[in-house]
Amino acid sequence: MSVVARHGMMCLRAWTGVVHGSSASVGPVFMHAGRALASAVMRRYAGAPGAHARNWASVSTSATDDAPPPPDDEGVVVMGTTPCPYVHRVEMALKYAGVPYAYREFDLGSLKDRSSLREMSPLAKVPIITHYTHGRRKSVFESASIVQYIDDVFVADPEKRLMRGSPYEKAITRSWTHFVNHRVAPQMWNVLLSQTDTALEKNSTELLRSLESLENALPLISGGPFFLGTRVSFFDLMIAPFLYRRVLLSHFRGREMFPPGAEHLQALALAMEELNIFQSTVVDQQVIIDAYKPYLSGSMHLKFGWH
Ligand SMILES: N[C@@H](CCC(=O)N[C@@H](CS)C(=O)NCC(=O)O)C(=O)O
Repeated sequence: MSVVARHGMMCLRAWTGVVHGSSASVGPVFMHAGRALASAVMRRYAGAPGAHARNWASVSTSATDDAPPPPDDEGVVVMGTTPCPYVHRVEMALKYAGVPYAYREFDLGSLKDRSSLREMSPLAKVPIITHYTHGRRKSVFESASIVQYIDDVFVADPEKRLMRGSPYEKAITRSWTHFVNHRVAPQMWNVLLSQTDTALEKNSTELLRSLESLENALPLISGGPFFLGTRVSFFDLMIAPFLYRRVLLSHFRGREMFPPGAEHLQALALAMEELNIFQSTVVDQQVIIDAYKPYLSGSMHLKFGWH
């Protein structure tokens, strides 16, 4: 069943109130998302060849938009925005774990949407997931923490977990994740927001240096193409959405993301882009370009990463 047809009988919800470990008897506060959401969801897929609808099956369906779910409702809902690389991380993790989920598009320019995000996360940023289980609902924010949660809860076999390997491999996975979150991602954003040629030069150089560090480290960690070798793991999900968004640098700033000769980074990007978990969650590059236009023209403001 298509998203469009299915939506007609679905009850898509934005929950207000983070009730960690609450019992179902507390009773959820319910706010229905309405038709605007249906079109947002459809828009999300409109320009995304290769992308397919998320599996909505585990989220409760209802004949009306107003009915709260039964207390024993099981499922995962992702709150996101279409172009967000952090949301992309989370959706890939859910696909990897084989977890069906519903998706709710948030409008970061809407005060109403902002305030419902704030009730689930003090940062009021996407992604957030809400996991409904055994009559309880648990909201988790911060993409790396969410991916870790999905891995811990839904991937039973330790050998298949995204976060796997020796203590050393796990430690460097966390170190390089920190590096992407605190260096690569903000530096990429700085390049995009550069207002002068001097700033563009400085910001591009900083980004290139960071990516060179990563490029040099990769062959010391494994033989590739993924971070830990021939199988995708946690760090690959952390970096791939940013490598894919390299189109923003070339389109808006005429810059290349990959340092010259960065064959390991390119191999990692390519290997990720060939995976089903990537292809089934990716948004078309033109959609991403269009979505970022208002932010880069200054008509909208976006807090990105750790700002
Ligand atoms: N550290 C966060 C970063 C998430 C983030 O920056 N999300 C952006 C959208 S891509 C956001 O929600 N910004 C809210 C705002 O503009 O205030 C994570 O890893 O989840």
